Amino acid sequence: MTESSSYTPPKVWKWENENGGAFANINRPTAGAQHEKELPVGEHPLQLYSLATPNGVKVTVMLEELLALGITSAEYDAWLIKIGDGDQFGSGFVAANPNSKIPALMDHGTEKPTRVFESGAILMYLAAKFQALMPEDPALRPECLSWLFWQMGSAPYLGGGFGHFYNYAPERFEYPIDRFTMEVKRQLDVLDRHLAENEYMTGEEYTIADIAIWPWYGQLLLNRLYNAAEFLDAESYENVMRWTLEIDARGPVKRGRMVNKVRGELHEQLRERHDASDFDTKTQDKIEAAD
Ligand SMILES: N[C@@H](CCC(=O)N[C@@H](CS)C(=O)NCC(=O)O)C(=O)O
Repeated sequence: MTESSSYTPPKVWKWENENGGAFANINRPTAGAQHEKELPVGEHPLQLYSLATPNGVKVTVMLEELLALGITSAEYDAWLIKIGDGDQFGSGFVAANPNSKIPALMDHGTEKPTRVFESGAILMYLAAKFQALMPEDPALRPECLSWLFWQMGSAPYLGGGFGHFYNYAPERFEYPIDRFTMEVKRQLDVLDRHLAENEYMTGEEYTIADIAIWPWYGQLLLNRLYNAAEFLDAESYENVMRWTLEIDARGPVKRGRMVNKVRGELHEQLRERHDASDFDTKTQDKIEAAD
């Protein structure tokens, strides 16, 4: 610690004031339900409770990819969880995910309903259940899972580290921005070197590794996260950009990005999804025009 540090931590930290910055109103140092609220349950076995953040988009892209493969039993209801309003602290949501974070999946197609939380676990669960988008070949599956877990371990430095201090903190502090920019650029270089020699993360096959990584690192380069593409010199990661644009053009990716979306163009927001036809009839522009 340098002499210039202006903060001396107390002996024991206490939560006294909101610490400022975005999300201060929902951050708490404790877990558990804060209010009673059951989750709605629709007609399909798969019930998703989510929001179109990168972690949420992983799962809606996965479900839309499964449906595009003709796996009709992957039909799902997607319910909106407004994390800014504290929906993740309702008793029903906490029963589905004790960690109070989207996305959470309930599978009512099993003998007893199965809860799955953590986006990586949800991708693996769906891939195993429907035997798709995760290689069977024992020579390839470890590569797929290694990249899936790489994403789960790396993205908090991108979101909670870089994104928080570059975009959400009450002030722009040089030290944390430098620290996390260094790490995010290192991660982008990891991806760039790998994608120079591989079409997709697991080689020739598009898998749950791509579905996990693209919503964070692909959308970062497309300037959809933190308005940071120029700052990070996105164009210089040519191989990541090639892979990013290819995945961005996929129909299931376009649909998955729309589900549980509450920001941006109204015709791209399908706040709740209960049927494939909802993409044509229930986007927010149509709902508001009908009101
Ligand atoms: N590791 C978790 C992270 C999930 C996560 O951080 N979700 C955020 C939105 S992207 C959330 O629900 N935040 C609400 C909160 O922290 O109260 C996963 O991949 O599912």
